[in-house]
Amino acid sequence: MKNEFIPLTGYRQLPESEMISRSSEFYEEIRKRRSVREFFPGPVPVEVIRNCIKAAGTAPSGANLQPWHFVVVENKEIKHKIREAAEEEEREFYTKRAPEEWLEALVPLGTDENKPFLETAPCLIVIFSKSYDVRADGKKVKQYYPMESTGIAAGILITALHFAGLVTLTHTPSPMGFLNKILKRPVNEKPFLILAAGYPAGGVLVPDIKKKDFSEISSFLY
Ligand code: IYR
Repeated sequence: MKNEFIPLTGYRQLPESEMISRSSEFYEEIRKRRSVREFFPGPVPVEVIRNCIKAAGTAPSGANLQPWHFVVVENKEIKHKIREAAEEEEREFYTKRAPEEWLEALVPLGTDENKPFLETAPCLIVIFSKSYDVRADGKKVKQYYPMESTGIAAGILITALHFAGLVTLTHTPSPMGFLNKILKRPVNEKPFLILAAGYPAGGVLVPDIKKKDFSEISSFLY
């Protein structure tokens, strides 16, 4: 393998005052993001979803191997299958698998085993993370930090969708192996996250929960 380097043409240094105003404006925008569990059933422009996935695909990744795959599901029958399978796992989770402490932590969110949003949301973006890739000649290629890399890509995707004017819900039924079967994805891809995306249902309510204070999430060593 050889390496080649090119100039950093996309970078422009900004005046400090502009950096401060832009970072502050970005914070004011992103702090409005809320996970929404009830969707308006109408469709979203596919171009928006495509652009947001392109944005996610720019994420940094271990050795730039980009160990992710995004499946966009708008098909009603497939969404129905995903809902049925997810609710089966969730029933087990809420009635058997989840320890009391976990159920207690979920109380403020008001979640249960019913996941109608998996059908009402016009778009489910199912994110897979690859533990290894398979080359055209069949050779397996190890991926580095696939979970961290896919997590970063998912964060950019959520941010892009919010910025574009859609709401999302991150959903992780556990285990998620059924997604490989339903979506016909190969065994080297592990389901990472279901991201439901769309418009919020009219008059939707969200939990009255707060983010931690800045002083609690950061420390500065000068
Ligand atoms: N997967 C379950 C439970 C759940 C777990 C966490 I951690 C959450 O932040 C929210 C829900 C469900 O989706 O209901």
